Amino acid sequence: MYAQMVKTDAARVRSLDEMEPHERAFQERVDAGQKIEPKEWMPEGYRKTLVRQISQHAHSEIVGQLPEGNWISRAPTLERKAILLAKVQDEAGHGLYLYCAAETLGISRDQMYEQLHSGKAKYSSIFNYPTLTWADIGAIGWLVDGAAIMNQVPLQRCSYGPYARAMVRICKEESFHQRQGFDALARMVKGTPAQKAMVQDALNRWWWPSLMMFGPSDDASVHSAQSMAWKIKQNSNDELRQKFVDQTVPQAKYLGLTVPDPDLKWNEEKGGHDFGEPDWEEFFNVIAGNGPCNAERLDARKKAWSDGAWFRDGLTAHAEKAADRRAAAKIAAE
Ligand code: BYC
Repeated sequence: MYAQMVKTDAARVRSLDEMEPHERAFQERVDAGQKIEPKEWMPEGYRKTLVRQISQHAHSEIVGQLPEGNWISRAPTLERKAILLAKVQDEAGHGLYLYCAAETLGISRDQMYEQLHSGKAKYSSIFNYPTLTWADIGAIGWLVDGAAIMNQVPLQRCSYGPYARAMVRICKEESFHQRQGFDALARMVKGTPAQKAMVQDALNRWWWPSLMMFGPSDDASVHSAQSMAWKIKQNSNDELRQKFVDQTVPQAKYLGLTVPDPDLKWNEEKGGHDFGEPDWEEFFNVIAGNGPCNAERLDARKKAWSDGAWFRDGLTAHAEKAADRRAAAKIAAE
C-alpha cells in the first residue's frame, strides 16, 4: 500500500571518500556552513532537490490562499477582515519570493506552473482540507502557520543562499500570521458556549493534518538523509513534529481546549510529549491527489491561469513592442 514508504538504496548518503573531487569540495563547503549561490557548481541532485522543495513550498503558499480567501467576505468584523486580507496577500508575496528563488536554479515560472497544474509537483497536504467555519481561519493561523514557522525557521540557515534569504522575510510575516490566528481563537473561547465548541471542533479537524505537514515519519522519509547532509534541511521531520507538539499543547491548555489525541501525555524522561501516530494512510492518500479538496484546489489554480492568459499576452505584446521601439531608436541614432 505504501509504495512511497519503502526507502531505496538511492536514499543512502555517500561518504566523502566515495565522492569525486569537485563533489567532495562542494560537500566540504556545505559542511563548513558556507552558502551556495546560483552560478556556482552544484551536484545535479542538490539542484533537483532544491527545485522540488522550493517549488513545492511556493505552490503551497499560493494554493494556501484558497481556504482562507474563502472567508474574506464573511469575516465577522471589519478588523478581522483587514487582518485576513493582509495575511492572504502576504501568502501571495511568499509564493513570489519562492518562485524567484527556484528560478535561480534554471527552472522557469511557466514550467513550475505546468508541473503544478499537471499534478507532477506537490503542494502541502494541509490545503486539501475544507474551511467550514470562522474558527477554521483562527486554527489555520494558530496551527498551520505555527507548524510552518517550526519548519521554516531552520530553513533560514539552508545552504542555498536565495532560499535561505527568502525565508528570513517569510518567517517574520508568519509570526504575525500565527499570532492573529491565536488571538482570534482566544477571543472566541471567551464567547458563547457555541463559539467555544466551534473552536474545539476546528482543533479536532485541524490537529492531525497539521502534524502531517512535517512529512512522513523519519523511517519513511525518502529525502531527509540526503537533504540534511546537504544542509537543505537542518532537522528531521519527526524532530520538528515533536517540537511543534511540545510548543502547541500548552497553548491548547491556555485556550481551555482538548487536543484530540488519547495517547498524548507528558514524558518526564524525554522532556517532551508522547503522542499518537498520524493516520499515514490518509496522508499518502491526500498527497496522491485524493484528499477532500485536491480537485477543487487544482481547478481553482488552473482557472486562474487560463483567466490570466489575456494579461500575460498583453504584457508580452507590450514588451515586444517596447523592444522593437528601442531597436528602431538605436538604428536611427547610429
Ligand atoms: N504535503 O522524503 P520526504 C504555509 C512529500 S505553506 C505534501 O520527507 P522532504 C502557508 C515530499 O514532497 C508552507 N507532500 O520529503 C501558506 C516527498 O514527495 P516527492 C509549506 C509532502 O522534502 C498559506 C514525499 O512526501 N511548507 O506555511 O525531505 C497559508 C516524501 O517526503 C508533505 C513547505 O513547503 C506534505 N505535508 O520533506 C498558511 C516547507 N510532506 O517530492 C500557511 C518546505 C512530505 O518526492 N518543505 N511530502 O514527490 C519542506 O520542508 C519539506 O519538503 C517537507 C518534506 C518537510 C514538507
